[in-house]
Amino acid sequence: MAQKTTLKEFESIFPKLEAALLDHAKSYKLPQKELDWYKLSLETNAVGGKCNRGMSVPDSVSVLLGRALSEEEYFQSASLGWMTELLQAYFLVSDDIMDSSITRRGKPCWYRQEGVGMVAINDAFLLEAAIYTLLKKFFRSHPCYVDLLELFHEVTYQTELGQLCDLLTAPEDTVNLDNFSIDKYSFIVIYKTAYYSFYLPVALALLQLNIATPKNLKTAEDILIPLGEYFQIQDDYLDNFGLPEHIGKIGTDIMDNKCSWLVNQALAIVTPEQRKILEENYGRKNKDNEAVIKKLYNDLNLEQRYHDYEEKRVGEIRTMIANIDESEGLKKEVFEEFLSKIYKRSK
Ligand code: DMA
Ligand code: MG
Ligand code: MG
Ligand code: MG
Repeated sequence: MAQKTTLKEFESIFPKLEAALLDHAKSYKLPQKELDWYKLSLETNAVGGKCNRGMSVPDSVSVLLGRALSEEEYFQSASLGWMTELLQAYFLVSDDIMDSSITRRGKPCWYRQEGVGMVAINDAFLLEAAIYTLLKKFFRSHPCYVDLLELFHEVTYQTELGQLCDLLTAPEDTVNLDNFSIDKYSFIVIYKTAYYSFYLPVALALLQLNIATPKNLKTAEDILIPLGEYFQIQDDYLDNFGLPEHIGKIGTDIMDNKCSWLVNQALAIVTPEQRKILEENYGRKNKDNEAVIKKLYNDLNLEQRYHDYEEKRVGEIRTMIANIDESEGLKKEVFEEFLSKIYKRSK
């Protein structure tokens, strides 16, 4: 029987990884003050989230093996899980700067914390570099070492392409609703979120177990990309309709002029008068304009539209999972777990 990891158990691995990272920095005689800064950045940015992405590596490995993990297997999978959390930390620290966000995980964003500011940019680079320090230290002799390296590089690149499109579709000074479209939207969310949040953890689990055959990777991608797309649609929905106390962040999509799922839905159903309201109020850095859009979203019943979408999409995803070919060692249960973790989430 597979065994699910707990956040406590997963977090118990972090100190050993942190020690390896600090040792690596010490090997270059990094002065104490900078060492302390690096430690604080790691602890603030990599730890303290839900760790859904990270924990899904050991969970997937355990499902694939159909049993609880040995200590060594758990350490390996949790380490790969922590590398996905470091990648996430790198993206979030920079995303919050680019999105002018206020809070993250219920606290001020790292770049807004006292004395940090734009040093956060370099801290983001260091968080990314930590992945490769850990990979080298703990996976140098794994038969899939090169595949692991290439996977992290590729997924990072894909995410950056998604962020590029997200940012260029949301210029700060010009609002042009014609720039938004469902195709554009789909590209943005698949690349900025689905690959690193969904495909990466499962691909890592398959690589750890040496069962990352082309067929298994393709099957995983075919199901995890739609799952990740659904997850980002939830994120966009929660940006406006979620409670900051639940999601740990304050929504910025309307003021940031984002090509969000909500604005695309609105555009599909507005009357000419309502479109004018959108044109005059969307993407303005101003609470009053934002309130007008929030009211329009309510008038358009977007909350109900989202719930309808969710039911329909989850039904389709369940069908895709039911049709998965398990002949090369993949298990439907890996994907069922992902789905059950995010279905109807409010945070
Ligand atoms: C998330 O996009 C994508 C990455 C790569 C962090 P987002 O800006 O919607 O995320 P959030 O709502 O968490 O700021
Ligand atoms: Mg953001
Ligand atoms: Mg963003
Ligand atoms: Mg968001």
